Amino acid sequence: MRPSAFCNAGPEHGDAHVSQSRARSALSSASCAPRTPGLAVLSSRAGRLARPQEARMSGCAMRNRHCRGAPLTAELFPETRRCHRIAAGAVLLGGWAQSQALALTAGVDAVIASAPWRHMQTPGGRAMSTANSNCGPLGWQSDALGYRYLRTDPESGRAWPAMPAVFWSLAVAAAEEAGYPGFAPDACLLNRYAPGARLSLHRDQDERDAAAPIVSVSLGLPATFLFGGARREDPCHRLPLYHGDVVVWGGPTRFHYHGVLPVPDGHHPLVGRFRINLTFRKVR
Ligand code: MD3
Ligand code: FE
Repeated sequence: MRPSAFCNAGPEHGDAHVSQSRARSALSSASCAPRTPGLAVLSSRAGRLARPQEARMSGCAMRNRHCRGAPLTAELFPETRRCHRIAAGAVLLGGWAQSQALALTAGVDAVIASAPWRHMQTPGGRAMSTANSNCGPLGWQSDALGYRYLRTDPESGRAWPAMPAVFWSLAVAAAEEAGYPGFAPDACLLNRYAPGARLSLHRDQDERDAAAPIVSVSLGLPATFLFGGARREDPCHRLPLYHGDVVVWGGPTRFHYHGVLPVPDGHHPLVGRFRINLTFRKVR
């Protein structure tokens, strides 16, 4: 809540007007150089690792060494960003969802037809700058009563729409790729960021299953993701996230502080003037 606590981001990012405690945390190992926005990762699944273990151990550890030695590597060779250990237990799968982006946005449209975008209230009574919806058996809700997961959409009184098959299969495959086989998400929260929208530093701690990771899929406009440590005052790392990027957050970083800086204005050919983020969670 305290503006000064917003991740040492400086006064321009100091307005923490959307303070939430969704649930858990991220870590502080050095992040590698970001991909140059102009260079797209083509054939995002071509680099699929043979065994999940490799994503957790050798593959990403190797790339981290790579990046430490030569910060420009990821810019010159964006494919090195494909699998990237960004913190203990957290793996960036750069561009991994790109080949399915059209199907994913169609899935978003189908969900939104049943459960339209809405700006939820924080427990403190302010409207969130992101618009939200949910699909799957459980949906995240914030209002004057606090944060919780509900089986029905309070706007309609009906169950949340089913998770589109492409959502489920992508989330499960990404988790496995990152070293978390058997992920069975029962909630998918949709976040929509118009330019200027942000998510201030928070933890996701409303999910009961602490062993399960959170899988995050970014679509549309790029944004800068912040991930800190177990304490709000721990220093934050910045990670640019682009259309098609998937991040799997698990292990010791699962309950760390994180947030999203205000999304810069822009236009994306598929998503328009928005960033859409899908987060898959195992709540029960
Ligand atoms: C790091 N959403 O919905 S998802 C959220 O981009 C949320 O919309 C952000 O944080 C977004 O709660 C980031 C990635 C994410 C999710 C959970 C985490 C990162 C995390 C838990 C621990 C550390
Ligand atoms: Fe979160």
